[in-house]
Amino acid sequence: MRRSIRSLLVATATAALVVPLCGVTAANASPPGFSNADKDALRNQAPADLAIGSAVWGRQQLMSYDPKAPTEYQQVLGAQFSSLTPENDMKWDALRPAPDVYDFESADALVAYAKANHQEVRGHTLLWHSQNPAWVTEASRTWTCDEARTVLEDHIRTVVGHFKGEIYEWDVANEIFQDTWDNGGVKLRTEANPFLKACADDPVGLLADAFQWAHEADPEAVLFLNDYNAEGVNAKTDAYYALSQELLDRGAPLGGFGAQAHLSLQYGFDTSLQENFERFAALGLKVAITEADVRIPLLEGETGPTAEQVATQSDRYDALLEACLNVDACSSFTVWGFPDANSWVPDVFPGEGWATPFEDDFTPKPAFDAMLESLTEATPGTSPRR
Ligand code: 9MR
Repeated sequence: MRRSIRSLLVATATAALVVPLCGVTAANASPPGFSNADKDALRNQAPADLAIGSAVWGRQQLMSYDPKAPTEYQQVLGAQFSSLTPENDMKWDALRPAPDVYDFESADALVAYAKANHQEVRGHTLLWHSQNPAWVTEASRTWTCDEARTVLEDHIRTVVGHFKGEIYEWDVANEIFQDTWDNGGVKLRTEANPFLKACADDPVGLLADAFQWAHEADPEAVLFLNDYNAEGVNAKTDAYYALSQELLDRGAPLGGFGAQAHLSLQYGFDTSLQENFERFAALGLKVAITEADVRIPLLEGETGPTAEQVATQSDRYDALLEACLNVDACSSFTVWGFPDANSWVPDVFPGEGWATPFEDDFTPKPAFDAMLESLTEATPGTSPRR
């Protein structure tokens, strides 16, 4: 049990608890960045059975890594995080430029960096409707289910096999359900996802096999479903819950459920996150926060967020982390990159930004401080993942 102490305190004066700004000091600046003596590092304060991760785009950040002279970014990445998720390097468009060509260059660079910095790697992702290469989109127009299965099986066995023993959790299926506002409502993406489309007669059968192929290629990896708008108990997570039961009934080696947690201050916070995690945990699954960021709608005429927005952002990050800390089955908590300059948010949500826990000069934000404090106060945890 590693219950967050803060979540048990009623109306504690948070100001009194806030530790001084911490993080990148001369002491932890020495290469390769990681020092297990650094008390101001998220990874060092986390319970033994909880990985603290960040997304990183290996092609942009890790192709030239010299452990003796890491960039400032590489240094912070190594110092703060015990887990890395390839932001783009293990997606189909990165790994499969052509049907018979696999390109592992940047994904391998990421795994090598992780090893050098004593980090684990979360694989992302094997089956998704987005970032597929043009040849998949083209070929899928005429795919039979058997043809789609052959392509997917080859990809999963080759990719998972290539990284066998290097990846502790894989997002096998990403964003496979539509949203409530999509045409047809919450249902499997049998139109947008080319593989599910080709096998629309039995999409769950395809999913069960996808998990089975991944399991056979790396029996140690925990295999996840992963999605956005999947934090609280809602129509989408109800669908995931039913699907999880069905996959488990069919004997599929499903091992985890991931809530991405791309939040915006435009919306409220769904406090049923912990309850949602608990119901998936009761099925015997791991749960995880896989892509956390909290974007801020920047007010007109302002160059940055207001003090109130900064405080709310800090509370939201911390609430995500505390729900994870409060559920023993929560195995990893990952932020979707840093600093703000590397974030996907401004490109996709014009007018919103400041979404990550670090400013562009790597100054930790109050959100970082709140998470460090929650990790420090959490009970240590008794069951290391491995
Ligand atoms: O952060 C990723 C960005 O660099 C890519 O351009 C984008 C393309 O779809 O994907 C982003 O990552 C997504 C992740 O793989 C799945 N969940 C949503 C993430 C943000 O869009």
